[in-house]
Amino acid sequence: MRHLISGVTFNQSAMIREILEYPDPRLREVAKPVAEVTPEIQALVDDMAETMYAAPGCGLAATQLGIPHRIFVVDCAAEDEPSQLLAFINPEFIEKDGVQTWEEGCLSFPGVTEEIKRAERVKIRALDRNGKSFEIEADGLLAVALQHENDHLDGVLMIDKLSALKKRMMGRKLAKAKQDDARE
Ligand code: K1U
Ligand code: ZN
Repeated sequence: MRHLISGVTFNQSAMIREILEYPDPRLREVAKPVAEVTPEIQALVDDMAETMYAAPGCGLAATQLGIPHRIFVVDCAAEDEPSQLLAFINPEFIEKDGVQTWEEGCLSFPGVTEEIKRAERVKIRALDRNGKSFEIEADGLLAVALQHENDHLDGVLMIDKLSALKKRMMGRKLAKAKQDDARE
């Protein structure tokens, strides 16, 4: 599959990698900043995009592949829109305001969704796949995805945002989703 990041055509030999599932301890690692955007980092970004599209999801953090680098990819375009793939290397939020609640999924918690409260609007700075600094402002689903992915880089998972009761319910939903999956 071919996608575009900042006008650069993706590597066609990108690989689909395995996505770690909760409670894998590697999901709790705090990722380290990328020192330099090398061809190896670009190949990892390409693999992450390929893995995200294959899942399918609208975001994926390197932590979910067991790679503790501060990198994530997102594409929140609707199915009938052209893809809007963005790669974020060493992302930092510069602004956050407002509150919104979204029914979130997570590729590391297959089969479950939960309502999570997050900032409504964000401004984020990062390096792109070419190592060039950029800033974007986002609201709605993209703002949620950016916050969800950045949490992965800090080892924070959506289950951490729930009350004790909802955590227990999520544990049961996960067990049931796993059972249903094994039966299929
Ligand atoms: O990080 C992840 O686990 C991926 C996750 C990120 C996310 C984006 C936006 C809101 C909440 C969480 C997802 O991609 S959940 C959405 C999803 O599974 C999906 C999206 C589009 C098509 C098919 C599935
Ligand atoms: Zn997730």
